[in-house]
Amino acid sequence: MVLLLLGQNITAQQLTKDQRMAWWREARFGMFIHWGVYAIPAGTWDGRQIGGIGEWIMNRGKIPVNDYQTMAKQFNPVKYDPDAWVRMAKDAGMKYIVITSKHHDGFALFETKASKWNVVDHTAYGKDLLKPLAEACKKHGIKLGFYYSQAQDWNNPGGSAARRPTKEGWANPDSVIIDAYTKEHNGHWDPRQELRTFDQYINDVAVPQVRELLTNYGELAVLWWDTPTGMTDEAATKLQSLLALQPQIITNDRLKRPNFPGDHKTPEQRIPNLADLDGTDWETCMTMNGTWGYKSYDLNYKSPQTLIRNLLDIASKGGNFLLNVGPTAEGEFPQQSIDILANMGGWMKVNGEAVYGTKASPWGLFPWGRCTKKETKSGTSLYFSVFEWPADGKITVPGFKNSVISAKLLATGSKVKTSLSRAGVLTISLPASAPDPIASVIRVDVRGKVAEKITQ
Ligand code: FHN
Repeated sequence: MVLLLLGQNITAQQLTKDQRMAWWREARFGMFIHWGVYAIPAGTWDGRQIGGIGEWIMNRGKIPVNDYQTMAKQFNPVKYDPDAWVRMAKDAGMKYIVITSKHHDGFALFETKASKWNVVDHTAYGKDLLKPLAEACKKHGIKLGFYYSQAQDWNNPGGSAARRPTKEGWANPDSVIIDAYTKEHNGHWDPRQELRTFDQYINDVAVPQVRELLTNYGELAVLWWDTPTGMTDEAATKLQSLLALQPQIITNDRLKRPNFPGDHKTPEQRIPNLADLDGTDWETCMTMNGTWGYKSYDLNYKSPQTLIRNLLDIASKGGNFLLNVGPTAEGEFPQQSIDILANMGGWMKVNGEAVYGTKASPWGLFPWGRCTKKETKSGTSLYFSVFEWPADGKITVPGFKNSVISAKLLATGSKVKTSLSRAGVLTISLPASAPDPIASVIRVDVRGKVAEKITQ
């Protein structure tokens, strides 16, 4: 059926939520990319290291609009190689990418008619950054999503600004005056930010830009809203109605809370406890170090062990993992991120089937590791990921009701012995040492379906 909507001809497909979410639930692992002109200062302004996350430098440093925009003119990511970015994501085992098309500083990484504050009109580089990324994603079979800061915008007048005290940025001698000003002005620190109203910003910048994003880059997988500061129902409704341009699209829960819940929840920098889960789809987003946008001196990277185990913990609870990379202003991934991605990819090549298309563990968590489950034509595959290799060479699984067809270690392909007691305790006998010190996966194929929840 062809339907005339918002001035566009679109094919309206009636897709159910399950149909839209099918690829996402299969994917389990994606890459978040926070990229923008904040990668130029990379955490330092006027010789001072500014506190907090890198992409917030303008707000935390209370940088005047004019100074920030002057700095941004230098943006010239000549080393940007979207094909290489997509290949790194794919080789890491990631199935989708979500990139900041516009973060809270309002700078658009794409060509837009709605504001001159964009990469084409404002910078030395002068080319749309999202087009070639969309092409590379298509070429490599990776789904593409856009992050869009729909309410906060510190450069396009009328956008909102979450109020942050100056002490969160640096020891500004004018902090009393500045903090009093931001209190009076809804978080804004520069009069230029308030030359227009929030409604004007929504109508003249956010709505047309989201329409451009949903029109000019082919099929999009995700629209990832962020920080609904100052959002109104009216504005959220306008933005949400644009999603009809991409009937298959998935959105998160950050357009406006609580009455625009989107398709999935977004725990940030944390993995929920089992008790917090209510059956809604969810995705943990997390940084590799302590910042989303590039900060030259944040070298506090998590280990591949932590991140691989995080991925397994998340999959065992039925969620997705969106792991962030913050590229430099030249357009390169930091070397530490490249190494982490390669490491995770090596593990995923051998053990990825314990993650993709799996469902949550029927047993919850084990002290020695995690479990995921996949229903197959002939029964069920259970994936036991062992973090702590047992000293006595045995792991046990209680409440086991299905008969075992086979059991093997994914890392070596070698079979392992299992025995099932009358009381329903499955014992898996393992070789003396772990084939993989990070997580060794034992796949146990059983007959029939396994209950969704088994009490340990
Ligand atoms: O303020 C942003 C932050 O910069 C970053 O983009 C994260 C990613 O989830 N979202 C916001 C904070 O919740």
